[in-house]
Amino acid sequence: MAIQWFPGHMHLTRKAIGERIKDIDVVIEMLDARLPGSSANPMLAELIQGKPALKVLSKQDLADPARTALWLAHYNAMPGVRALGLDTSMTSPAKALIDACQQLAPSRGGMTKPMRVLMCGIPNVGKSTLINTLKGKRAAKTGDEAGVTKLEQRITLADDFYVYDTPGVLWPRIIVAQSGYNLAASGAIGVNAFDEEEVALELLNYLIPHYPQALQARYKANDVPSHSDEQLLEAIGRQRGAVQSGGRVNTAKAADIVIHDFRSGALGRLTLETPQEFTQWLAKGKQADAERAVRKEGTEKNKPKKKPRP
Ligand SMILES: Nc1nc2c(ncn2[C@@H]2O[C@H](COP(=O)(O)OP(=O)(O)OP(=O)(O)O)[C@@H](O)[C@H]2O)c(=O)[nH]1
Ligand SMILES: [Mg+2]
Repeated sequence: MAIQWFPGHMHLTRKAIGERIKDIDVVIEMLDARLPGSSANPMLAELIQGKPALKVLSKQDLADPARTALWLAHYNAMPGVRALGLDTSMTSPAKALIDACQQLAPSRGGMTKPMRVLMCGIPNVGKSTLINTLKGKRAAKTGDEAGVTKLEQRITLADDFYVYDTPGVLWPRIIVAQSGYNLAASGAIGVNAFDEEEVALELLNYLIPHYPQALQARYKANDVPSHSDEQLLEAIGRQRGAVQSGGRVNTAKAADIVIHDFRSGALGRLTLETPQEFTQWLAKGKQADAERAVRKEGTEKNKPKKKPRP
């Protein structure tokens, strides 16, 4: 089933970003380097109204470096788009980020015209962590779950440089099914809004052909490519002792292990999509969405007209 998550505080954040944007000089959109396409918020483009924008790929330490290079080249080839890769625990790239903001809004700086930066992105991508790294101390609350920041917060990096931390937002309808799974695997979706087993199977389904060695090394499974996702989940459960009385594999526990290993980097540095793959998924998603809209219109038209009341 398609994954959707747009709780109330996200409605409020959408509104808050819409109101704040007029006083902003540069928008930083944080993307997860393991799923750059799926973590880009289509709602944001509308909200930022052509403000200078910088894409930052976070969690690079967990992503496949060759694919991160592909994504950065893909974005930087787009007219008017700038993208930087960052591992938010490093301090030197913080300087690269401040320099990039100054290049994007060269007229800003100094006490009378401070630089005002809005940090946006999906939940749990590392927005608050990056702000803390820039600040050099813990100014914003962080945590390993979606929805830690609940309200916008202004952090002063220097007398003439402010950053607004915002709560993570998704969008009202995720039209690319694979994006829903990748977002859930990454930790951007609230735990009660998806089925762990379904997400783990989709994750294995992608990793089996693309990263078989990583699976083999972690789970000591032989001939990974000959396994279906379900067979591999079963094998992982056995290997890790997730077995119920009677000898049946506890697939819920095995799913939890797989998701945890992906999130923590125990499976190695993995990226779940390339620019080319994501472009294809998006085209399919848009087509399915257009067909859905036509079907919906048809049902509306064919609805029996209400009889006028006597
Ligand atoms: N490995 C790794 N983990 C990171 C990185 N940046 C952030 N994290 C971890 O990701 C989790 C989420 O970080 P936050 O900074 O709270 O994320 P956020 O985007 O502010 O999340 P919300 O406030 O929920 O929208 C924390 O456990 C961080 O330690 C990174 O570059 N690499
Ligand atoms: Mg936060």
